[in-house]
Amino acid sequence: QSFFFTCHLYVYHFIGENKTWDEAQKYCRENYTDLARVSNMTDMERLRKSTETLTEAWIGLHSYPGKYNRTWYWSLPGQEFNENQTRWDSGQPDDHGGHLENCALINNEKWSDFPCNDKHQFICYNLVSGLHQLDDDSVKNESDVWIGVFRDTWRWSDGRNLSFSNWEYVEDLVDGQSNKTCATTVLNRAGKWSSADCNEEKPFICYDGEFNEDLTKQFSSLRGSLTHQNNQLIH
Ligand SMILES: [Ca+2]
Repeated sequence: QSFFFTCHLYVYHFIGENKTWDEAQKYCRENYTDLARVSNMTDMERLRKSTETLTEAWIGLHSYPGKYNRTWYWSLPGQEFNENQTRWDSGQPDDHGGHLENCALINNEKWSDFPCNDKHQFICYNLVSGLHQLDDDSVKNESDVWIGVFRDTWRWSDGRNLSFSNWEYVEDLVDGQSNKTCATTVLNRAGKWSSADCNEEKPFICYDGEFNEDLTKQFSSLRGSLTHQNNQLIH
């Protein structure tokens, strides 16, 4: 199964010219494939190794703030969120009182969207992610605790949803609250992602080649099943 890790069909290119995010995207599309996209930690490592420079560089992540642009995710990387397997309480999610509610609480097995800044108890396992974890007996009877479900408005340059995220601060996920709608990788902080004003001029990273979605999906489901096995072992 090691071919998952050796079959790289794309290459990252660090461009040391300062450009706005839009200019950087245009440059990458003209000279390579697009602004850099990553789908797992292996990609992140390769992206970091594309340069010795320890700077902040644009990657191909853009946020389109707005109530209707949000997508729900599990916080555990590689855990695919399936809209058909949600367990919202009746009337939820509702953005109660017109406030954006982008995180989720569980209460007697039913979910409610809640403001991410609210303080509640929580269940660790990277925050409980995926139905098989929620169905664990130790979780079932909890009330008003955070689970690993959230929604945001970040998309890759080609419009795809994120299957993996590497934010340095959770605040970067809170949408509609700032004009920082483009993302950088901060190379002197382990490549963690940060948000910035798209009009700032920064170096950037392009990728060239084919991003094989099927391989990425297989990798995600493999990860999911390994995670599941680990979960069983822990209990
Ligand atoms: Ca709600």
